[in-house]
Amino acid sequence: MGGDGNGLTPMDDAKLKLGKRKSIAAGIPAVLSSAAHSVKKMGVTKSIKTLTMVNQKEGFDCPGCAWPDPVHRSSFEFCENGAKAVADEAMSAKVNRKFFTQYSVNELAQNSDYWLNSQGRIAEPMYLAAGASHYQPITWDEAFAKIADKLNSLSSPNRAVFYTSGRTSNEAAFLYQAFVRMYGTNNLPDCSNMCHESSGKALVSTIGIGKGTVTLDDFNHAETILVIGQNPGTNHPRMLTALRDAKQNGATIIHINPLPETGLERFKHPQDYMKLNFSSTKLSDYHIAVKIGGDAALLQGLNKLIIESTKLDKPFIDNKTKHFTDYEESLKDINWARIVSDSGVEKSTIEHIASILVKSKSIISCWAMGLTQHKNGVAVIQEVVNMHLLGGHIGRQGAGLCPVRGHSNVQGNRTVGIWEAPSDAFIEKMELGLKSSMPRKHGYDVVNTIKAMEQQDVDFMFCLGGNFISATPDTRRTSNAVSSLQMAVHVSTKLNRSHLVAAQEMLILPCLGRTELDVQQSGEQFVTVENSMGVVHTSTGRLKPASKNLRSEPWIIAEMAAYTLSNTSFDFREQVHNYDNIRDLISNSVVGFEDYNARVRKPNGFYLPNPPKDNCEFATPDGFAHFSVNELPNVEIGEDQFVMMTIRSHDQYNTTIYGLDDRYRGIKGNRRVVLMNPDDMLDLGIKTRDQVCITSHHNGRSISASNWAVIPYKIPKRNIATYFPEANELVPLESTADISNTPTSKWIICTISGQNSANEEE
Ligand SMILES: Nc1nc2c(c(=O)[nH]1)N[C@H]1C(S)=C(S)[C@@H](COP(=O)(O)OP(=O)(O)OC[C@H]3O[C@@H](n4cnc5c(=O)[nH]c(N)nc54)[C@H](O)[C@@H]3O)O[C@H]1N2
Ligand SMILES: Nc1nc2c(c(=O)[nH]1)N[C@H]1C(S)=C(S)[C@@H](COP(=O)(O)OP(=O)(O)OC[C@H]3O[C@@H](n4cnc5c(=O)[nH]c(N)nc54)[C@H](O)[C@@H]3O)O[C@H]1N2
Ligand SMILES: [Mo]
Repeated sequence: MGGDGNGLTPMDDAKLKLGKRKSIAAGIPAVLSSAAHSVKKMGVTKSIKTLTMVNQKEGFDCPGCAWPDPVHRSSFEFCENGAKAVADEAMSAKVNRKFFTQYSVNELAQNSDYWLNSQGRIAEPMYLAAGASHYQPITWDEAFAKIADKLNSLSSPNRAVFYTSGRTSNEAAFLYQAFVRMYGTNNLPDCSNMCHESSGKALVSTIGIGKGTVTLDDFNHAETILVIGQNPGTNHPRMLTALRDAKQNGATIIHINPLPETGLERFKHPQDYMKLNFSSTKLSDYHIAVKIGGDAALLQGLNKLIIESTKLDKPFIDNKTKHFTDYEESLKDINWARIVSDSGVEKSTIEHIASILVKSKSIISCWAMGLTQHKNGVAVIQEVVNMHLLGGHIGRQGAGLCPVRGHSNVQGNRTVGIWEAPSDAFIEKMELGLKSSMPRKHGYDVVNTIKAMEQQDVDFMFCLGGNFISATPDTRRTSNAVSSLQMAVHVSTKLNRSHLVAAQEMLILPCLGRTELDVQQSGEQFVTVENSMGVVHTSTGRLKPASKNLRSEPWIIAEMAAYTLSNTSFDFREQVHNYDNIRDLISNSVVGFEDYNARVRKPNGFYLPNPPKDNCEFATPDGFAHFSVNELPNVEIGEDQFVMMTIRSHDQYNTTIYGLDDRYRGIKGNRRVVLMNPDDMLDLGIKTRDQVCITSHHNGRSISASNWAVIPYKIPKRNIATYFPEANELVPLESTADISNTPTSKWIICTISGQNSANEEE
């Protein structure tokens, strides 16, 4: 076997440096930091050329996040972390046959994620034969022949899985799901299963659509904006501009987060420096330091007080919703002592926030992984919906629900069919559009994929982007599971750990990135994406590709399909000659895309239909929005236990590590750290930088990992934080959210011990 199989992230050698936590986000340091990254990776001329093309009408969509662009764009509609994402993609292609001759897979696996990413773009298709120690070059034709042979040798199409990460364009995603379903399976797990799946499930069940209900303009009209379980200063920096504008229009911003994240304290827009405006804007008016997992209690407390205020939107409740009385009844005997102890928020604070909410004519609630990655992820988001239904804060200007998506096209991927559990209606329309029959049986999501691999029920995995090994939970178990596969294929831009945990045979297929020119038979192509607010628009790569051996994702999928499917008359290759062909197919096969090619060419694209937002209508089976009744989750932990959340630093994009500087939090040089309340450190007799072992506990199973340096931090007592993906080895595979099956990456029960007392796995 090629790789060492454990998939763990070795530590960086650099020394841990601790500085002061920053209180102002963005500003000059952000400009300098992004410029330094760009210049280091691309050189000066290419940096300027590249960065001025981000998010312009004729340019490419920023691969950083899914936050929308304003209609009237300024010339620099990107942010520090978007610039880093672009610079990272625009690196030269040095991961080529010479590189792979130099290093064996085992040697590569000894290096940190930061090192792997900094080696450059992957330059050509590579193959790792069974038992081989090194990847070797392979032609595109030979690679597709191997894939087709393998797929056609499986005893059932359901023994293959096809993962997707959310950077893929609508065109690639649509063609991919068409191929996968014509091949015969719905095994389409995607990053969304680990991300906003809980939001989708909560919103479909309550308002009839799994998406948010606001536009960017609503932020200018909101009276109160809640930002719950989200760190926009790092992960959606362009959102800070919307919050600043909202603030200047008089909005009150309430930040609910165990950590006082810097972006929400004060913000200086990088562009203001260019205008010599040096003042910063105070963003959040309130920071509510809820305990990890305490949001359900807090929200029920707030909703109880809102109901008691009797300032409800009665006409909305009567005409548009169902189950209000059940909900009211369920909060009747609310236990305030429990609300306060579970949430960690004083009753007087909850009362004060409730009084603001009651007075607000328009409320927007934004949230991200701090809500979704919990056992009660679906229920807690339903509680947010309950709050909006009480005041009628949906489908009116300045009000609505705003799940803030992660990957730049993760929402579009789902819209065009990347989904392991499609409805029959969705498949019926797809069958009509593509004139092919497709399976109805639901496939595996991410966690069930890993479990099926463990049961030897999967032989083949294809990954359209992403980093399956590092993004998924329970790294050691997942790596073992993947090692048992007959073949794993990765369509990638950069080297990552998934390439180094070897199945019997491995293929790396290098693809064009967002930023790069894509020329097909009919000429230059553009692709389309959907942002977090349901706007579909174009993205046109402009840079010369990093290597001439790169291919576009649609082309790769079409070739794989042409090689594999012998019994279909559907011509995949023809679709790729001109991506308009793919968009015509989408028009015929997916609701909301009528006249796609014409509408998407309009300067700002178009909005997909969204009944709650458009007309305050709810496409639930009975046509009403639904209040949901949920019991509070059990958040009790043992006397010696902690709750751990795994979070992103300021210098990474998911599993891609750009650098080792978590600038806003003042943590530099090393990522194997654990943030802890100073009082807890005192109780445990632990000093700053002491190395500890963390052991997670779930249903009688324990997983231990050592060498975490302790850092005192402003975090609630008995809560700790570590970085994703280093801490994924501690996230138990079985610990998932009810209904959405999302790994509980923000709720891991742990104990902490001094070094040396740790067993690897009990
Ligand atoms: N630069 C950059 N941008 C990114 C990404 C990136 O890695 N880097 N990733 C992209 C992706 S895919 C996604 S999904 C998004 C992720 O964006 P976020 O969801 O902002 O990312 P996380 O770092 O996971 O942070 C979650 C926040 O939730 C808080 N939190 C944790 N547990 C709880 C809780 O129980 N209650 C509350 N109220 N808060 C809690 C944490 O303190 C943290 O501030 O960002 C996207 N954008
Ligand atoms: N513990 C813990 N685990 C988590 C999370 C957490 O908060 N905590 N967050 C979860 C979330 S929200 C998400 S979305 C997932 C992310 O899971 P993934 O989407 O699987 O992971 P990424 O790190 O975004 O993928 C990075 C790789 O994508 C490839 N890539 C980049 N651009 C392109 C492109 O244009 N095309 C192709 N084909 N490949 C490209 C590169 O090779 C790069 O190495 O992780 C999840 N895992
Ligand atoms: Mo995500």
